[in-house]
Amino acid sequence: MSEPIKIGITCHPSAGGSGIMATELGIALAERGYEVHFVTSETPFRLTEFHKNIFCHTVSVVSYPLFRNPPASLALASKISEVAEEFDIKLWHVHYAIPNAACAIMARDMLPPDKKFKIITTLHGTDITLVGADPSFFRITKYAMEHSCAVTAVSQWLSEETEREFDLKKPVHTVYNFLDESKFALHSPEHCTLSHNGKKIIMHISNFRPVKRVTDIVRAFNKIREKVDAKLIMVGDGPERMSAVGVAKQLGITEDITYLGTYQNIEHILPCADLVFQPSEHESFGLTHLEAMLCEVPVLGTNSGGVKEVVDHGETGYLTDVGDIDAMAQYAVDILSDDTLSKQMGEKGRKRALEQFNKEKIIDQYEALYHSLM
Ligand code: GMT
Repeated sequence: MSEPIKIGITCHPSAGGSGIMATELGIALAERGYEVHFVTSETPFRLTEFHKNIFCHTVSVVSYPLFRNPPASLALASKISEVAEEFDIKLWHVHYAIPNAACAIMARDMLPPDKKFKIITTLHGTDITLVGADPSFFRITKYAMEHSCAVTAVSQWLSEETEREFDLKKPVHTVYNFLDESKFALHSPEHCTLSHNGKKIIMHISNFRPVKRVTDIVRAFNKIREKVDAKLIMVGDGPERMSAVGVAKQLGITEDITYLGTYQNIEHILPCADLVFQPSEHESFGLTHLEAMLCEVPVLGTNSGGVKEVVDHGETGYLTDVGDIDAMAQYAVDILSDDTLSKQMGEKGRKRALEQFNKEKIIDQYEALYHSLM
């Protein structure tokens, strides 16, 4: 019997799209027989089930009075190098350029020639648009991409944006995100566990960072509820949550908004939604949009970044300009007050998700890339 292919994966383990994607990929590769080694600062958020092919190595960072901020990236680089050598791993797939790609390069440089591994860096969005483009990180982000063996991005928009912004000498391959469709149940209102007294449910899911523009949701919701009996469910937590709370208070609509906090098994509550509302400033892909589509829930998003490649405007949901609250409210009312339209959009959404972002097809693309490097 041939030896399993070993692969190392490093990602941010917190509740963000890049960590979720890296975890989904790791699980899918393990199911295909790969031996997958995660090296992360803690166990990834959605890595909840045991799999015999998955190993999880967490990094511990020593604190010392001299360090104002313990150098966690150095500890991560050290750990990647140590695990690669111990398990003889020849392929490392890092998600999010900063600091993960730079750490993998350092780790590879520390290894003797016969132990060095190939690095694939997958860009997820803010690592390029916000963090990487910041002057403090620009050079290291460019260096990390140029010293990776291959670079992928999760949408065509992000690939082009990266090549342009960083004037890269190598191509950025587009490999779309995918999800495990079997996890995401079909829309079944009778099984909805959120009590809503017959009101329509508008749901938002994010980490409440400024880029998510959560106060736009509250403002649009204020207009929507003039026309539709609806409730707003906010899932997740982050720095902008209190701004949303403040705006809702000013508008006097607090009682119709519920904040659920961070929720791991999003597939349990997403099917209860009648509309998923993500008015982001930009979104390189929009994993939540895809989750909603798989649950046959229409999506309301913005036409900025890579979302246009995920949501088909007028077919699987609607896209507006960023900050156009009137248009958002109107589209939401259109969907929520027309059950036939809503059902059609939901069904088309799942169909599109299964065809365009098919898990097996996308894993095949990653596998082809791995083989081309080996
Ligand atoms: O934006 C987030 O909530 C997290 C962030 C991340 O890197 O973890 O998400 C980015 O990666 C996701 C997975 O590829 C994409 O679906 C998101 O669109 C992208 N976020 C942004 O571009 C703002």
